[in-house]
Amino acid sequence: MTRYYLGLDSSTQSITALLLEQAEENPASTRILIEKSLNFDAAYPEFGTRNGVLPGAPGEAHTPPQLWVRGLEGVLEALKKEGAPLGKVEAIGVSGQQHGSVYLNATAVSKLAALDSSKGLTEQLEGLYSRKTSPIWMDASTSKECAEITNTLGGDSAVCEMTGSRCFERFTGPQIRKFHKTEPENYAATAHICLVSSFIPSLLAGKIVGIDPGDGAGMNLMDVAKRAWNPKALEATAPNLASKLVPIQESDSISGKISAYFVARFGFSPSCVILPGTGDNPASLVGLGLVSGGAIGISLGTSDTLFSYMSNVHTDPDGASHVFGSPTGAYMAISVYKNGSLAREKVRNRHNLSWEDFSGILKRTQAGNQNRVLLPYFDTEIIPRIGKPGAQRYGFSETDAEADVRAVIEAQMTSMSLHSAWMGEKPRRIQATGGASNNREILQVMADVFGVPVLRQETSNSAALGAAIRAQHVLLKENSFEDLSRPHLKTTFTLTPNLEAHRVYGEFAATYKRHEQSYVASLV
Ligand code: ADP
Ligand code: XUL
Repeated sequence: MTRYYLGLDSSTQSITALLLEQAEENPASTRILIEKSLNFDAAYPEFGTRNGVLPGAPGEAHTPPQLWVRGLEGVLEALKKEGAPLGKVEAIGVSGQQHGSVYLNATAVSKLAALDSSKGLTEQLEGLYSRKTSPIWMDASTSKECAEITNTLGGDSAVCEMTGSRCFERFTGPQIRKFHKTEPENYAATAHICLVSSFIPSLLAGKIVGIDPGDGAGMNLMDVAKRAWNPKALEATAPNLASKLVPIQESDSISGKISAYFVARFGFSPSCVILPGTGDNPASLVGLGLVSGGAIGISLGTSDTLFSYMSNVHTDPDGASHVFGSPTGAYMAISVYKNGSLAREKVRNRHNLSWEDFSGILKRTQAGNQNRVLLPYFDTEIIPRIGKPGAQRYGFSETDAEADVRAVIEAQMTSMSLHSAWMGEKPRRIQATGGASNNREILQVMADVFGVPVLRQETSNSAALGAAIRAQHVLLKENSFEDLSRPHLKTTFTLTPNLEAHRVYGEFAATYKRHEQSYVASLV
């Protein structure tokens, strides 16, 4: 009998479903059978989002949680229409954009358990929420709350020690504090606070599902070493928080069976199991097979992230990066940039270019861009912490398309290289993923800046793949994550570094660092 496992990734701009097919008792034979993505803005314009986010006050980034519900419904409808063997799926794993939170009122438990399969999912869940919109990872509006929590807990290092990161605006704890301060009545009416990655499994299981330590680490609320809520952090954040937070559940466990609603409506088997969800970055770590040292992953999605498996847990001395749990039970180090794909799109659109034109410019221009530098803060930035948008150009004008295109990519790669040095040894290779990893010329600059080969595997949806591999692993525990990710590591292409370009980037990095440091200093 052929076996099937489903991975779902609910990310910033889209939801992706990825179905794995395995010939019986032979995990090495596993292959991706179907990959299906729905872009939120294009598929559901009635929600009024742009790039998956509602227009709002400067610094604020919220999404209606019902859009994620509609997306889940839509992608399952699309799979069913394609004739995907949903009735044979044995387990479903979920990955979600990190930090985003969903606030449910006291009707949630009974509503989720009693869905009517003659009706759509979205229409039945209208009255489920105690907070109308969900703050997501792009929100930078909680500096005040970060300072308040940090003060109560005794400073940046104390918070970092307790939760794996100092307080960050997008992390869920500061977001919860802001909600409690600005909407005390709605906060009081909140019965359950979920993450995006625990909300989707809750819908599927028809009950509230716990938060896994991978995504829990992005909240400033969890003790990363103990993998348990930290009572002091909870107390410093908002009143009665312990009673509202869903429990932490080990990643490699089963939360329950799929609910009768999905069985009746989409033809799933009642024996299909649901796992606790995890963050898109921890899921990508598994999808890329980064379950031991040697390689790092770089995801060029809406956010750009650089992450690696961590054997020896230590934190970033600059406090800019994070330690998250890995779904394998180990830890991961991660640096996150807000000015990723949307910054590249800003430059591309400003000069009316297609991605092909953009790549053409990277191909014909010189490494180092004649020392012309862009600090790409089109939006606020996480690394380094930049509170006000404002891209800075040195040595060229914004009308110079060729300089601008090269500058944005060189800035992104150089910044990642500089700010990830704390993680330890230089990697032997980089595995690239995310939407922009389809662009070979961008990956060539990555290879040249880091001076190591860059591999692109068969899918750019490594988070959805990681979610599906987790689903497979929970039923086949005798197989290691390493074994289960191996069949997917065959690469589509490898880019080798050009040594002369790498030498040039060594000098360029010094210039870049100087501009970055003096700009950051000018803001204080
Ligand atoms: P997320 O999962 O965060 O929603 P994706 O990983 O799907 O995002 O990446 C989406 C982004 O990929 C788009 O915003 C787009 O800018 C980028 N992208 C897609 N194709 C290319 C390409 N050929 N070159 C550069 N960027 C691309
Ligand atoms: C991770 C982060 C982003 C989101 C995007 O800390 O903020 O990478 O997970 O999906």
